[in-house]
Amino acid sequence: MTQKLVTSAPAQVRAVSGRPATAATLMEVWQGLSSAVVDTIADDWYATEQKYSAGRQEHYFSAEFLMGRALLNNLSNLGMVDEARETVGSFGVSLSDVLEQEPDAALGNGGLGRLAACFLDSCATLDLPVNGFGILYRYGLFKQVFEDGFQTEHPDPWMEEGYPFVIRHEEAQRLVRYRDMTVRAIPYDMPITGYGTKNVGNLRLWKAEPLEEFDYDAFNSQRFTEAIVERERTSDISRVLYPNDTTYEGKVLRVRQQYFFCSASLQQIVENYVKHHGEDLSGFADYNAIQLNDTHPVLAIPELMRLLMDEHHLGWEAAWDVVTKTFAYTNHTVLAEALETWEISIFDRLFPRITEIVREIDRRFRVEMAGRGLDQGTIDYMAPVSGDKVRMAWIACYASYSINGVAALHTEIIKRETLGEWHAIWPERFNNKTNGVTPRRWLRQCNPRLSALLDEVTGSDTWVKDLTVLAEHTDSVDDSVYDRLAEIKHANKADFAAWIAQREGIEIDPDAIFDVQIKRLHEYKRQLLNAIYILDLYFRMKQDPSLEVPKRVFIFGAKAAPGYIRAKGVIKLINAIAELVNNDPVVSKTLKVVFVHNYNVSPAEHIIPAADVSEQISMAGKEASGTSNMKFMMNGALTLGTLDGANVEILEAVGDDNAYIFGATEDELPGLRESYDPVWHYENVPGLKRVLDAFTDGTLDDNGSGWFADLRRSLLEPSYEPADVYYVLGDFASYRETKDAMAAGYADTRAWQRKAWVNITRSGRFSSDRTISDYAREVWKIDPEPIA
Ligand code: CR6
Repeated sequence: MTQKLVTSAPAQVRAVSGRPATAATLMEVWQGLSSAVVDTIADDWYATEQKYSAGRQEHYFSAEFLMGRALLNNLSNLGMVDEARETVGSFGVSLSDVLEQEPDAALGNGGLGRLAACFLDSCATLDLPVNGFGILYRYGLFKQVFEDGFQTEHPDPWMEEGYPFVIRHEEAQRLVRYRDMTVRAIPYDMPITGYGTKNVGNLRLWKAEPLEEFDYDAFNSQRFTEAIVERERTSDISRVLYPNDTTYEGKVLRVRQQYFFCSASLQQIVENYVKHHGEDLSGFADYNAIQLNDTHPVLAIPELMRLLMDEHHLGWEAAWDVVTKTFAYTNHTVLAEALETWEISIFDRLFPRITEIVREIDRRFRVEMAGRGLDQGTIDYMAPVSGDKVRMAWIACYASYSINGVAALHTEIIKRETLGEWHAIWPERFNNKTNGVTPRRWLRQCNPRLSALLDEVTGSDTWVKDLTVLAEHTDSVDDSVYDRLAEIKHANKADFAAWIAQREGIEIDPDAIFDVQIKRLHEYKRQLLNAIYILDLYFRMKQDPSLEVPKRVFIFGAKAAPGYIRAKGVIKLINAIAELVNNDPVVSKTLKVVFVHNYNVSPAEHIIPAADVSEQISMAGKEASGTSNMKFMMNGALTLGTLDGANVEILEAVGDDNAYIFGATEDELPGLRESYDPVWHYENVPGLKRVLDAFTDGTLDDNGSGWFADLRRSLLEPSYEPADVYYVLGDFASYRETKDAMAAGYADTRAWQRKAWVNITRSGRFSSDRTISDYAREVWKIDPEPIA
């Protein structure tokens, strides 16, 4: 053991608190210990940056990085957990209490942002020359509080008390120019440690600050308040993460944010190129690849054109040649709303030069497509500018050498539909990169008991860096391993029950089946289907008290976009069902419903190791991939899901016997929908009428909001909208049957644990190490560059 922390942490804690470490607050200990960790990696961090900057690099541009907590992750990657425990123990505090001080860095909405964080972990672990670029939001995703079962949103000033894991680099600031203002972009760097390597990767997050600290003229005149307002307008740019999973509000500000981090990052990358490879920018793409994480960073395309032409004197063709060899684009959804479009007037207002470039891209695109013989209708549809709108996804498709989806089914759908016209012209650009999750955070760190078992069974910790080795042990273990697995799950569930009791004030029994759905609240994800099942089960039990129902706890975690009323209605509904069920003197002995408030990365780390059932029940074709499905699988929960997103590949990996699949498939749905009559289902499918009537007959209370009536109408009334767009009632019978069977199957502990073991050991292909190796080899063309 290095014993670095033992010596450096007390000094850091003293420096932070101005007291002996034994007298410091828990927060001060967290601060000091975190600084001590940064201290131990500083030299390697610098060496890694130096090494990468001279060679070929990949830059991951993302408006979101949902990092979660950093301290334990770093300690764990660096092999310093025991040392840290000992060190803070000598101050008289426990490591777990210290770790609980840390706020989550929630600079992302959900899967897309968390994916970016898992990717960075894998890049560092694999020694790959990859840099993350994003925005240092002052406020992360809102904090969710329930009041009377309604979601309310509260600000999350996550780094206001100081955050040692980002380092401000004032000296590396860049200027970002808009028509109406010029702002300073100040980089804050976050170290990304890997497992079992000295390499330390970097996530650079830009913060917007006023150009002049003070506009003295204005401050000294009558215009004092205006000067303040101006300063604030600048800081607005990096003030807040937009709390929307698929659509964004506050358009002008949003576009400003996107341009802000793209421009600052590109300026730096171009400067670095010049420093190492000279003034001739035509070789830029030999040394740089840029992955666009969805359409949010697509402004990087015209911005790189601008830098190459206006500041480095390349002609249009030469610049376009560089750009089209630099960018790769990942699509993360088939939902139309996510194909961002912006009014071109916003571009005019913010950056006329970018408008000019975008219009020229558009003009050349039209000429090129006419040359290929495309009809005018198709050209108009695909053109980067149509009418008064700029289509960011179309710019991405036109300029990128690689276009990928995030699971096999999703990639097929974008090739066929979402981006079908592009695929028809450039099929070779399309490729699939099924998502993955890091086994460091999502197994080793959050589930120490299971990790110890895996060490034992495999004889080493190799699996942490190569999860595929687990597959060798799928069939070769004896019954004692299944017993151990059962014990581990039970212990995790007991821990979770204690955590829930404290956090939500509700008692749950670790012997019950823990059935979990955690993800953003969206109609397509169908939390409503789950809710309907629970209410139906409640009525079945009320109707027939002798009904044999295994003990179950239904666990939810979800935030709804603040403006998404129907999603908020579902939250209220689930809370109302929880109220009904948990307070029923008889039913509550068997069923419990828990809605974990403020779901985030850290709660997920408590929930996932304790789960038996992983609910992945989106309408087929809508969930691009899903990533919690992979985390659950790794931790031995069985999937209850539709053939959607990566569920399809999970099923392929574990086999039919080891997952519970239900519902209409993506290719069946169009046919089914033609004759679909939700009212028929309501009247004829056992249980549905009783449940949907309970939405409005006084059984459940929506506090006069009318939201439950809206939910009921959304399922039944064609005039309201296409009724039941997400086929909730259509899939209900199949869901109910499968979920009942699953619960019954739980009684056979041995059989259940065998299935869990298959899931764990076959999860190798869902490690983000696999995903990242594929990107590195097939898209980025980069090789590992270990510093030692
Ligand atoms: N909401 C997809 O919906 C996917 C992640 C990461 C999403 C989800 O299925 O796993 O991206 N899409 O690829 C977007 O955010 C646009 C998501 O997280």
